Order: sequence, then structure tokens, then C-alpha cells
Amino acid sequence: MSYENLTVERENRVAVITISRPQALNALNAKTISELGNVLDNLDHESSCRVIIITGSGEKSFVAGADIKEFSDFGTDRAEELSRNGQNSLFNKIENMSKPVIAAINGFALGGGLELAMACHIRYASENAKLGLPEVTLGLIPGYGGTQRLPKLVGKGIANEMIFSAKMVSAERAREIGLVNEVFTLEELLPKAKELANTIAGNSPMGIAEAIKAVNLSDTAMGYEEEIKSFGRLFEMDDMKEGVAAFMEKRKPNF
Ligand code: CO8
Repeated sequence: MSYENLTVERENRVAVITISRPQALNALNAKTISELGNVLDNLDHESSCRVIIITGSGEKSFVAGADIKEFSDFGTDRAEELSRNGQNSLFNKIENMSKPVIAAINGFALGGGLELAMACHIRYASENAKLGLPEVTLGLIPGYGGTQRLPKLVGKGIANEMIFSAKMVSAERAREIGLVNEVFTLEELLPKAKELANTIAGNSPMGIAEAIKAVNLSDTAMGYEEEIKSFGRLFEMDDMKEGVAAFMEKRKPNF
């Protein structure tokens, strides 16, 4: 299937989605959000795909935000709808995928772009990346989950500073505050993201899917119970039988 604003490449059991609207620094318009939602739905059901990487085209920008030109004349109802649809059809979907999604942040990750990266399970960045939530400079607030996910990643104090000041942080600062896991040169970014993806792809997909559910509930009262339930469910699944058998037989598991 071909998309207007994305490309999808598969390598081994890893799919790389590249957001490509270079004329707008890969800003997320409605079409791109819908295409991303569709491709993620397909990949979630594709058994040959175990890990997904999302990156931006070019060497300057991951995603420079939601497309400001598209919503500039909206009123309350349409703005709420845009925010709600985006959250449901893309941002929450990523967080709740059954397979890991890695953001490879290759430049600006601003507004909806940083919110997209924060919805992913793991973030790697290139040295030139700049990350921020500049919505208050537009008289707005983050509307794709940024007020909720940023405090969970970096704590309320730093999140407040970033949101109120609208200042961008460097990749190195983002690593210091836990907003990204690792920083690489631009050339190394995608190979390193693929290396991690391939390591993950060799592990039990059933275990990973259950781990995603449990980790996603880690800041709720249901987290411990979900962990117990997931732990139990896995004992009825093939991956656990293969993983434990491989350990006993001193061989690598074949998931
Ligand atoms: N939307 C639309 N177009 C954009 C965007 C954007 N977010 N960012 C860049 N562009 C366009 C520019 O308009 C320009 O197009 P043109 O050449 O036609 O004028 C082109 O991309 C290149 O950009 P610049 O010339 O500005 O490049 P610079 O290197 O000078 O600057 C910056 C790069 C600093 C990234 C600058 O482009 C910028 O500040 N962009 C806007 C960043 C921003 O404010 N992002 C947040 C947007 S709001 C948002 O994300 C809200 C999320 C929640 C939404 C909830 C529901 C709606």
C-alpha cells in the first residue's frame, strides 16, 4: 500500500515508518495522522513485524508539530474534535500497540511532534535534535497528550518549565532529564534504533505484549494486579513453554 505522507520499509522483523512532508518539516496534518493510524493498525496485526520505528524524513526535523496552517480558523468544537480524534486514532493507539514502537528523533520534535515521540515506548535522538512544547507561544496548550505524558517522563517541575517557557531542550538535556534514552550522531541514529529493534525482535512477542499492558498501567492502582494476571496468562502461552524449554536444553529460544 502506498501513502501520500509516509514511507514504510521492512527489514527482518522491523518496520521503519518515515514521515515525509519536507515542505512543512514533517508537520502532522489530518491526512498524515490518518495514514499513521492506518499503517499502525496493519502492522499491529502483521505477525512478521515485531518492532516499529518511527522517524522523520530529511536531516532537520522529526516532526515540527501539528500543522498550524490546518487548524488556524477552527472554533472550539472542531478543535476539540481534532484533539480527541488525534489522541484516539493515533497517540493512544501507539501507546497501546501490542508491539514496541521506537521514536528515532532526527531533528525538531516540537508540539505534536514531541507528543508523538512521547506516545512511543522508547525514544532515541540524534545530536541535532531539539525538543519542546511551544504551544503557549500560539496561545494554546499541548493537545495530543503532552500535558499528561511529559510529567510522567520528566516529573511535574521540569514539565511545567518546558510547557510554560516553550523553550526547546537539546538532545543531551533531553537525555539528562529522561525524555530520550540515548543520543547518537545523525548517521548513527537509525542503525542504533534498528540494532535495538532487532534485539527486541528476538525476544518473546507474547511476553513483550503483556509487558506493554502492565507498564502502561504502572501509574494506576490496577498496575500490580495486571502484572499478576499477565504473569499467569503467559503460563498458558507457547512462548513461555519455548523460552523455559530452551533454557533447560541450553539453547537459544526460537520465538
Ligand atoms: N505547521 C505547519 N507548517 C510548519 C510547521 C507547523 N507546525 N512547522 C514548520 N512549518 C513550515 C513553515 O511554515 C515553512 O513553510 P513555508 O516555507 O511555506 O513558510 C516550512 O515548514 C519550513 O519552516 P521554517 O522556514 O519556519 O524553518 P526554520 O528552520 O526557520 O524554523 C522551526 C524551524 C523552528 C521548527 C519553525 O518552523 C517553527 O517554529 N515551527 C512551528 C513549531 C511549532 O510551533 N510547533 C507546534 C505546533 S502546535 C501543535 O503541535 C499542537 C499539538 C496539539 C494539537 C491538538 C489538536 C489540534
